[in-house]
Amino acid sequence: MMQKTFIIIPTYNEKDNIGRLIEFIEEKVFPKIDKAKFAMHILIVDDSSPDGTADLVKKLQKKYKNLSLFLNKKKAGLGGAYMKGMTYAVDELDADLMFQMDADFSHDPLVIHAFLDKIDKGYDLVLGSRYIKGGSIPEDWGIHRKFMSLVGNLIVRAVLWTWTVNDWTTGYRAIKKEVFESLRKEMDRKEFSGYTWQIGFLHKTQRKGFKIAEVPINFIDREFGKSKIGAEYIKNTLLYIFKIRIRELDRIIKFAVVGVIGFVVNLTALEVFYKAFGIRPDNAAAMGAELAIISNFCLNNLWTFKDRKISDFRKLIIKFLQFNLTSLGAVLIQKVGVWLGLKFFGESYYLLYFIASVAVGMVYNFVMYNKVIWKKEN
Ligand SMILES: Nc1nc2c(ncn2[C@@H]2O[C@H](COP(=O)(O)OP(=O)(O)OP(=O)(O)O)[C@@H](O)[C@H]2O)c(=O)[nH]1
Ligand SMILES: [Mg+2]
Repeated sequence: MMQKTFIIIPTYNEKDNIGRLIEFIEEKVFPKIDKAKFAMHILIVDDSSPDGTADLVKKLQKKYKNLSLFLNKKKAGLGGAYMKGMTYAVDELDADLMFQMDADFSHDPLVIHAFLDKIDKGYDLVLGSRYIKGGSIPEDWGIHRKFMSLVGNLIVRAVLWTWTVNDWTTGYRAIKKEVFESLRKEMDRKEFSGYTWQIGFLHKTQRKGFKIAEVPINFIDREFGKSKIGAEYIKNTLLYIFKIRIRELDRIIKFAVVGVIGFVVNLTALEVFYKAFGIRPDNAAAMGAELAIISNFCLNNLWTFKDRKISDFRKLIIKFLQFNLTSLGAVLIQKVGVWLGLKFFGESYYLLYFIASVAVGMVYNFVMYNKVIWKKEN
């Protein structure tokens, strides 16, 4: 099936680049692309650049019928421009596939065919990567800038803890319409209006399970015009990646809090039943444990997993019984762990075996809650 494809290029004061870039793509790149597979177009998204970038594009529109221009009245930022441009391309121009490309010749248009090959193979998002074999950052970048670029990428990957994608900040990409449509609502926010668009978009694409590929690119430094990237970029990026990471860790934090509450409930109940009611300690302990289980079940249901809350009465009973079994499993893990420690390493480190087996029990619990008790329905 033929895919209507738009190379989307945001511009802000790119008069010295955009004309040559459009001509290069139209004359040197498009003619070599298989017309049966891809119908190629260019869409310029200009924020009413004071240097008259849009006038130049309008002039070229007379020569190239597949050249479109989306004019923003106000400066929208890089992400804002892409949001507007992609919305326009999909809703008004019937785009099936979109490219993100800089106007300053940093992204070699001759690589477009490599992106299309990957799309042909069924990938949903293709990244032009500087950090894979065959890719590169400019030789003449100073050591400081090289370091920032490399380490910056490494920090993003470490904080998000993802190692499948190598270039997180690249602005040279091919994106299937389906990807954009599934993200457009979440991406239409002020926080993505700048350069955080790139990381945000990629992160969401990855989390939704779309197929991502990388092709090597040699990033070329701009010769003409001024760079728009500022120092606030680093700050915004760091803020963003830590924020989403904490949001993702949210469930683990709640799980831990509920666990601590359960522990306190268990201990308090034991004391009260034993000291105030004179119940035998082993029975008091069992009753305390059951109270902790009830507390854990309710708090996890109402708070930790509130997005998957069980409310149907019959289901609640079944899940509660399952939860008791699961908890029994954790107790068993603890007992066996300590027993193994004592058997093989002697008594002097008993506290260590206890802590280690509690930790294993917690991981087990968290997995069981996620995969069994509060299993995602779909
Ligand atoms: N429409 C629009 N385009 C923008 C805006 N900010 C940046 N751009 C465009 O986005 C692309 C990338 O911007 P650059 O300034 O080259 O940023 P960069 O490539 O990260 O930085 P350099 O390596 O210094 O060039 C260029 O085509 C810019 O014209 C904006 O606010 N609105
Ligand atoms: Mg640039």
